[in-house]
Amino acid sequence: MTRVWDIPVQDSTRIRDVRVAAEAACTHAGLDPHATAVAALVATELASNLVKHAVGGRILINLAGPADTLAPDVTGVQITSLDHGPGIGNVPAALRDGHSTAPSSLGAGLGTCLRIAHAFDLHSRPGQGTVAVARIGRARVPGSALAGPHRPRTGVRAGGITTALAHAEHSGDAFGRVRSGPRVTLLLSDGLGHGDKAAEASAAAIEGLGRCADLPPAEILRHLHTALRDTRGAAVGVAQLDEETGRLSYAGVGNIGARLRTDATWQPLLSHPGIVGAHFPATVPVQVNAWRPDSLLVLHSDGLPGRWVPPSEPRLGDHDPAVVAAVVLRDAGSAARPLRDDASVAVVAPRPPDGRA
Ligand SMILES: [Mn+2]
Repeated sequence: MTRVWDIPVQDSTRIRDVRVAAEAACTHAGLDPHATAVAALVATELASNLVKHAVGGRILINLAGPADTLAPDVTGVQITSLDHGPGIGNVPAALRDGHSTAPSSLGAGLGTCLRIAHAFDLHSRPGQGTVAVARIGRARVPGSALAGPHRPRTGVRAGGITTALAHAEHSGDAFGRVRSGPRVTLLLSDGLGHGDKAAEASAAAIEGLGRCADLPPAEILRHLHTALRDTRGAAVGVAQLDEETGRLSYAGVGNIGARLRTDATWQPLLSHPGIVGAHFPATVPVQVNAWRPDSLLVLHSDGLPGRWVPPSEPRLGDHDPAVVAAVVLRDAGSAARPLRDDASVAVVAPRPPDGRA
């Protein structure tokens, strides 16, 4: 089930809570003491920055499991910092090691985060705020980005972010991504309602995906309908990119939002009414679109307001997909429009030509 730690950081008293949460997440992920110390340091730095520079924000910690065959590097914890602060004027300077962004720095500096986390990316725009994502996994091999048997270099990256209503431990939303030959499949599930029963339904969907990722999207949904029969059911969206044909297929049952950017234009991809595991439609329409080098795909649960505005920034897709997801989540909600449900956003983006992670 999707475990979430969501800590509002309005003043320095919450920095310790963030560190404690990061350590708890590492315990859940089975990380060793070294990785746990790295996560604690990164979490402390990001939380300190929220207090020092952003007049508050939020730290969100997610777990990623070994089932994630497309991005094995995220086995571990993902720490996300979101704020609506003034933003960082000079990001490259702020990311330089040893560069302190405030006179009396409590933290280690963003340059340290970049160096010690397995993956780190930051998006900041003056007046809009900053999003930073750090992932910390198992032992790091010097000179390589990550330890592990293999690290597939595919032409596409996927990632996301999950939150739980009212700071609950488990989110009823979950996403998963699986590679099967030339096909990369991203699934986003919103278990009916929220809380543990919803989380169980979504966990069953993620588990089920691992057994049928070689099938096309409508068949995956049909397979999941059987797999979710003993749960309360879920809304599920499935996007599948075939890297050989360059085609993206999408099918959804229930209220999953999907937007595809092609040639700087966003179009919605529609889901069909129904509940996977309970009421399956007689036919599931599949929408097929061309996938281009500047394409960007966003899937989200109905925790996001239906009329959120997709980002207009042309180069946003160069960022880590989890950063893109966090920007979408942050900008869809606000103090005036708080989110009313579990919320999740998952993103597929092409890998930039320079091959950064
Ligand atoms: Mn929902």
